Parts: sequence; C-alpha cells; structure tokens
Amino acid sequence: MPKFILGIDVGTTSVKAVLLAADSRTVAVASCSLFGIQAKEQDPGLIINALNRCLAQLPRDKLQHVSRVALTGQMHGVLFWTPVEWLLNYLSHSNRDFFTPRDTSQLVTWQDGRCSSDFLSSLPKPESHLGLSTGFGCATIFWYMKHSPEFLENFTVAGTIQDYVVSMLCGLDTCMMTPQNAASWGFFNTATNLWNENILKAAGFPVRLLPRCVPSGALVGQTCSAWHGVPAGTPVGAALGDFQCSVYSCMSAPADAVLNISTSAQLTFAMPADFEPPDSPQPESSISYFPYFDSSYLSVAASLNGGNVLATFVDTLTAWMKELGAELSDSCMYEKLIGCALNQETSDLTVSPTILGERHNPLCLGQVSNISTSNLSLGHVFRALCRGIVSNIVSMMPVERLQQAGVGRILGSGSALTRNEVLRQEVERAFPLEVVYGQNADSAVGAAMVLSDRL
Ligand SMILES: *[C@@H]1O[C@H](CO)[C@@H](O)[C@H](O)[C@H]1NC(C)=O
Ligand SMILES: *[C@@H]1O[C@H](CO)[C@@H](O)[C@H](O)[C@H]1NC(C)=O
Ligand SMILES: *[C@@H]1O[C@H](CO)[C@@H](O)[C@H](O)[C@H]1NC(C)=O
Ligand SMILES: CC(=O)N[C@H]1CO[C@H](CO)[C@@H](O)[C@@H]1O
Repeated sequence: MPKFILGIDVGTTSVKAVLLAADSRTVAVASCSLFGIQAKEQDPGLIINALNRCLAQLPRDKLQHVSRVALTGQMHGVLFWTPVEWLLNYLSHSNRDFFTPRDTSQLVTWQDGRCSSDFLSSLPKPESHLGLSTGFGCATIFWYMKHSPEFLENFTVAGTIQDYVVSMLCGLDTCMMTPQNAASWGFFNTATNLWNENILKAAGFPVRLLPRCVPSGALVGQTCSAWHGVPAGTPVGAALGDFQCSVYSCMSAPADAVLNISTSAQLTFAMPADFEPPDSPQPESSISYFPYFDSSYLSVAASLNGGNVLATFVDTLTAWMKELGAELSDSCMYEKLIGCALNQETSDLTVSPTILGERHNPLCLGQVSNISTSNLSLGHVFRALCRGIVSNIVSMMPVERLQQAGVGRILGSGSALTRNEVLRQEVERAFPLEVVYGQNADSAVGAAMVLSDRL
C-alpha cells in the first residue's frame, strides 16, 4: 500500500483535508463548512468538530497509510489554552476522533476589530519590517493586557488555531510556531527569527505567552494516539501559513508569479535568495514581504479589490433593475455581462475600481472617467471594469518589478479569474509574459506538498 500525506487547512469559513499520494496526486478531498460561525471570535469547539467531521469523510483505509500530517490555516488569529487541564482532558478522552476542546479561550481571528488605530499607535514600534493591524495576535494580547489582564492569567499558552491542532495531535504542552505564522502576529523579526522580546517586556507584555519558534517545514512531534485511522506515532509538521501554502501549491518554478483573483486579488512571486526586507514597516508601500521557506521571502501585492468589485457591480445592477421592476438572476447577469464585453474588445472608458480603498492608500476610492456618449454600453462598462481591476494590481506591482526579478510566467488562479474570460483577456494584455491557468491555489494541498518535498 502506498503512503499518503494528510494536508489540513483550518480556514476562516471552512476546514479542508486532502490526501496526497507520493507523486503529488490528490487522491481524496473533504471539506466542512463552518457555516454561521461568527467571523471575529470563533468557538474552537466548532472548528475541531468540523475538522473531525472532515476527517471522518476521508477513506479510512487510506488514512491508515498516512506517513506525515501537515497543518496550515488562517493567519494572524490567537487562541489561548492551559496545557495541563487541556492535556488531561484530551489524553483521558475515550475516543479522540470526537474530542471537543474545553479550557481554551475563543479564537480571536484576523477579522477582529477590537484594536482601534489610536490603540495601535499607542503600542511600541515593532523591530520588524511588518507592521501591526487589528486582529494580529500580539495586538490582541496587548488589548487583553490593557482591558482584561485577569483573562490572560487563566492561560499559559497561546497560538494560532492550526498550532493548537498540532499541539492537540502530538499532546504537546507548549506551542511551536513557524516564522510564517509568527510574522503574522506582529513584533516578530524575520531576519533573526526572534520575537521582539525586549520591546514587548518593556511594555509589560506577557512574554510567557509567546510561542517557541521552529523552522517552516520542520516536524515538531508525532501523533500521540490513533486519530481517524492515522496511526499513533505519525510525524506532524509545524503549522504553516495558509497564504504561503496556497502559493506553494501552484508555484512550480522559481520564475513563476501567481496572480490569484477571487474575492480580493494577490500577485506574488519569490524574491531571489539573497533578498533582505527593509528594517521597519513601510505602511505606504503597496508591496509586502512575507517569510517563505529557508529564509526566503515572497513579494506580495495584495489588493482588496478583486471579484468583490464585480459582485458589487452585479448587485448594483440587480438593485437598479428591481427598482425599475425587472428581475434577473446573478448567474444570468454574469453570463450576459461577459457576453456583452466579449463583443466589445476594447473601450476607452476608464474605471478605477478601488471601491474598498487599498491598505497602503485607504482613502483612494473608485472613479469612472473618459465617459463619452458612445462608450456607455454594458459591454464598454464591464470591459473597462475588468481592465481596471487588472490595472490596479499592476499599478501595485509594476511589470518591470516582475521582469527584474526574472519572472517568466504568470499562473492565473482564483474563481473570479478562471470563470471570467473578459478578465483573463485583460490579464493577458496587461502582462507581456506567458499566462497559464489550471493549477488552482489550494492551501491544504500546498501544506502536504511541503512535507512531501522534504521526505
Ligand atoms: C478564569 O478561570 C476561572 C476558573 O476557571 C473562571 O471562573 C474565570 O471566569 C476566568 N476568568 C476570566 C477573566 O476569564
Ligand atoms: C488566493 O485567494 C484565496 C482567497 O482570498 C486565499 O485564501 C489564498 O491565500 C490566495 N492564494 C494566493 C496564492 O494568492
Ligand atoms: C479618452 O477617450 C478618447 C476618445 O475615445 C481617447 O482618445 C483618449 O485616449 C481617452 N483617454 C484616456 C485617458 O483613456
Ligand atoms: C472603443 C470605442 O467605441 N470608443 C468610442 C468611445 O467614444 C468616443 C467618443 O464618442 C468614440 O470616438 C470612440 O470610438
């Protein structure tokens, strides 16, 4: 019987598990929605329950031949727990396939909005190239420290939800965190792979809660008992960041860039091995550098405006039509808009689609310009909107930057892109590079591939 790698992605809206064969083929996939779960604070019990339901859907005969378990998940968030009580509870549980965590806090996710910009600017300056936002683990811990210090006293360990799953599977009494997740918490220096412990200590931060750092791609333990058929003693990798795993799943050559357009849009490529990021945060830059593997970095332009802009356009048209007494379903509307815009090959109408602003420039909102009497058809408007989405991401990551870094190919991914031929045409026009589609980015697959490549 061949061996498999189990890849698990603990996402914000769903949990996904895949079984990857030795030749990197995905042989089984299961996904469980976290429907209805609140976005800002999530109950880890519901997440672990979804994880267990997901594993129960995978073929048990294949799970019995799993040789490695790889975890990834939503970055930035923080969960607190107390290993002693929790471990006793877990280890004494009669059927760990259906274990439900107690003695943990809620998971405060990346979408949590408790830290105002005033609060964030009252915190010390991190010694890192990455800044701090609300929803980042260290910002949330600072918030508890100021608003509810007795809450923190109840816990001795903190980590992301995917780190918690690793501790649970391996029965660890600490949290082991990779630089990928640590960087997403803030106050972590990726050049030294150390927390800004002195800065944090001086500000009264409970540094005892900081996880121990281990390299991305490392194994940190072994399953402490059989779990849904996965044998006891199976090595488990330290949890990785979902963004890095998503990139890893489709970037097959160092000269590839990944353009992912789903709800939002990202353009990413790997920097040359000798690249070092700046020493301080650059809030006005449209490009961020995320730690990847073996001290390399990803260069990322992350736009808030992607498929959600097209969805807003469709919703607006639907609302207008309703006011006018007509109705059309969303899918029918998309199909017709794409049809109109395919017949309108170019347009001199200009749409700047940043209706949500951008992180580096939050107040620069959308605009429509160069309107004339003859370029107002739906075909013109939809064509111009699609071109605007692509131009915006290109303005954040200019083509010359890709070329300087030796990027030779763009891998197109994401549902908004693969389902919309007009958007694909605009991507192919905007980049003087080969554009290929097919390998869709998938974090659970990426996590499994990381461990498979290190066997
Ligand atoms: C801390 O734990 C105790 C005992 O479990 C509990 O009664 C109390 O409410 C907790 N405090 C906070 C602030 O969560
Ligand atoms: C693609 O977009 C999805 C959804 O926004 C995100 O989870 C994933 O990390 C992105 N992947 C890449 C490679 O940009
Ligand atoms: C505006 O439209 C005119 C007429 O079609 C065209 O010549 C011009 O290049 C357009 N300007 C911009 C900024 O797109
Ligand atoms: C592409 C296209 O049809 N552009 C038209 C937009 O409007 C101007 C001004 O009326 C026309 O000259 C263009 O032909």
